[in-house]
Amino acid sequence: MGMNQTPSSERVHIGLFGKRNAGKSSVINAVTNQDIAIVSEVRGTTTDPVYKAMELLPLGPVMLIDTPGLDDEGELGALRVQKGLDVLRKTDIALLIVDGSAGMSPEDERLEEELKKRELPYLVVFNKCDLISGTAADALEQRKDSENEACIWVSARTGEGIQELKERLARMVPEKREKRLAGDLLEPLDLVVLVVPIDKAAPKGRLILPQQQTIRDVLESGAVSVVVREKELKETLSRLGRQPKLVITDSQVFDLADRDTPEEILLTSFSILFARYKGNLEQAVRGARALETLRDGDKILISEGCTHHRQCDDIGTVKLPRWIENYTGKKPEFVFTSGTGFERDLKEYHMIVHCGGCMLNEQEMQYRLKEAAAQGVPMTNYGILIAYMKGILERSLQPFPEMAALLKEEEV
Ligand SMILES: Nc1nc2c(ncn2[C@@H]2O[C@H](COP(=O)(O)OP(=O)(O)O)[C@@H](O)[C@H]2O)c(=O)[nH]1
Ligand SMILES: [Mg+2]
Repeated sequence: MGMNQTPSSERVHIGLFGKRNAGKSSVINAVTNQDIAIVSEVRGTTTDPVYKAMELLPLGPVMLIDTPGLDDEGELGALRVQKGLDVLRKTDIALLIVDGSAGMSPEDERLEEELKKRELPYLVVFNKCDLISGTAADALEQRKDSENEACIWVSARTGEGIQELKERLARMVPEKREKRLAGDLLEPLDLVVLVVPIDKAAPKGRLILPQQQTIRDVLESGAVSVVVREKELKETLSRLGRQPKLVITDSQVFDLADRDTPEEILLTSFSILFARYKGNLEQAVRGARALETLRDGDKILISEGCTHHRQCDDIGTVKLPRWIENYTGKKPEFVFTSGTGFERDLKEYHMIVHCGGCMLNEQEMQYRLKEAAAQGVPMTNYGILIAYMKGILERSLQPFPEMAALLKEEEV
C-alpha cells in the first residue's frame, strides 16, 4: 500500500449480500464502472468474498466486498455462506441485493432480520428493474414510495438508479469517529490526575496549550480532572478517596510520576496523548527505537515547531542531546531547526526528533511525519524519546496495549 493511500481500516466497508444471481457482482461493476467482479449466469460464480478498495464519488475511499450467494447448497455451499456472514463483521454499510423481478425470498428476509439485529445501516437494492414493466412496475413503484422501507430500485444492466444508489450510500456513511486526546479513555465522572510541573521554565501565570487542551477534553467527556504539581502527586493520590482512572504527566517529571503512581493506576504523558492525537503514535514509538542502531557521527535532526518557547528550547538543544549521548554512548552530530522550517531532504539523517508540535496544526505535523516516513527516516518526538531512554515508555503506553507491543518486536 502506498504512503498516500487511505489505510483500509479508514475505508468505509460496504458489503453486498444476497442470493446467487441477484446481481451482486453486476451491481458492483455498475457502481464502479469496472469489470472487477465476475458476472455469470452460472449460479455461485463468486465463491470467496472479493475485496476491492477504491475511491467512489461522492463517498470517498471505500472497500467494496462482493460475497458469495446466501443460498449456496451442500457442504461447500455452507462454508461459502459462512464466509459471507463473516464479512458482516467488517461491514459498515450492507447492501442486500434482491432480484427485483423475483422479489424478496425467505433468505433475503432472514438476512434483513440479521442486519436489523446488528443495527447495521443497510439498503435493500431491488436489481433488474429493467425486467419489470406494466402493472408489475406500477405495483413496485408504490413500494418504492413507501417511506419506511430502506430500499432502492436499480438496473445493473441499464445503469438506471445506480447514481442514486451512490448518493444514498454517501448519506449513509457513518460519521467519522472524532479524534480525542483522552476522552475516549474515560467514562463520565472518572477521575484523572494531571501532573504539571511549575518551575522556572513554565510560562508565567498560565498553563501551556497541551495542558489546557487535555483539561478541556477531560471536561468534555464528563470526567473530573485534578491538577497537581509533581511534588503533590503522591499525597494527592493517597487522599483522593478513590482510584483515578488515569494519571497524565508532563514528560519531564515522568520518573517522579512513575515512582509515585501505584502500578494499578494507568499512567501516561501529555506527549503520548498528543502523539496519538496529532501525529502517529506508532511511527513515534518505532522512531524512538532508532537509537539502538545509532553510530558515532550519525546525524540527528532535532526539530521544533515554534521559535519562542523557552521550555522546549532548553529540552531540545541542551537536555536531549546530552541524554541521547548518555543513553547510546555515541557521539552523533546534532542539527537543530525551529519554526516553520522543515528540511525537504531528510535522507542524510539517522533519525528525527520533533517537539510535540503543540504550535503546529495537524496538517503540518502530518506532512512532516509523512515526509519522514516516505524518505525512510525514523521520526519520534521529545516526550516519547525521553520516556524510551528512561525505560518508562512501556508503562506510559499502558493505556494503548497495541503500541506497547511494538516495543517488544524484534525488528528495529
Ligand atoms: N436484466 C438484468 N439482468 C441482470 C442485471 N444485473 C445482473 N443481471 C444478470 O443476472 C445474472 C447474475 O448476475 P451476477 O452479477 O453474477 O449475480 P451474483 O451471483 O449476485 O453476483 C447475470 O446473467 C447478469 O447478467 C440487471 O440489472 N438486469
Ligand atoms: Mg457474484
